[in-house]
Amino acid sequence: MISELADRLDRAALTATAIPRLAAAAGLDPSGAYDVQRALVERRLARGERLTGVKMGLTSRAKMAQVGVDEVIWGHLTDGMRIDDGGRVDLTRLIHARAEPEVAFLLSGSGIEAAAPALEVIDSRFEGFDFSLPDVIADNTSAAGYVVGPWRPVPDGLDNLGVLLEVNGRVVQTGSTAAILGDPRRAFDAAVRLAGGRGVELRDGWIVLAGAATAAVPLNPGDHVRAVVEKLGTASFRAAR
Ligand code: OOG
Ligand code: MG
Repeated sequence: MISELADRLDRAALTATAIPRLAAAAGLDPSGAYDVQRALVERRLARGERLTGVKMGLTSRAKMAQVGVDEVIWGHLTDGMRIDDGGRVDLTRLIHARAEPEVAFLLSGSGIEAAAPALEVIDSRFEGFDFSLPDVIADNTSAAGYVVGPWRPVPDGLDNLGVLLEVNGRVVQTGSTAAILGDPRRAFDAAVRLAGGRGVELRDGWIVLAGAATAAVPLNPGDHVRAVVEKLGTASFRAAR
């Protein structure tokens, strides 16, 4: 059953076709849903992708409220999801993509080596971007793409830096890193703990996305999207037409 559910989600992503929610009918609890997520990520690895890190999800109230799920979750990142800073995202390969501003951490010696402004592209494989907690866990927490800006030493005051999300030069969301569990470093600790609890040890060179500080915004062809994090700088991409 795990493998059949992973196949359904994998096909949905590969064909950019939304599918109905599946967790309730399959009786999936969060633990079973993480088994599906693992099987789903294994399919990417079998196609030659490499793990590059983990992402935290629903670490802010704004995100919990937007999707109606109030539990911190985590997912896997691979090199197949990586987008160059200033690069392009092909929306024809996505279902109903959204962008959200994040903080990224670089892992070294099991600690935080550096921080960077980041953007995540999320794309729920479920119809209407509508899901339960086990659904979104099984769907690798809607992971679709990520952009990391320039790395810097962790600045003072990381627990309260201004965050902006801009689309085509207009500010569409504003927030603070304080929204991320009070301090994004807590999201890093949660990543170590939660992934470790599922047998995934974070490796040197991996990145951790701390979770969005604001709600996500839908992407349209041609959009130029930029995250600005005070003291960290910017990360951007363009949605190809
Ligand atoms: C789930 C993923 C949440 C975040 O940063 O909070 C997430 C979703 O919103 O579809 O990535
Ligand atoms: Mg995110």
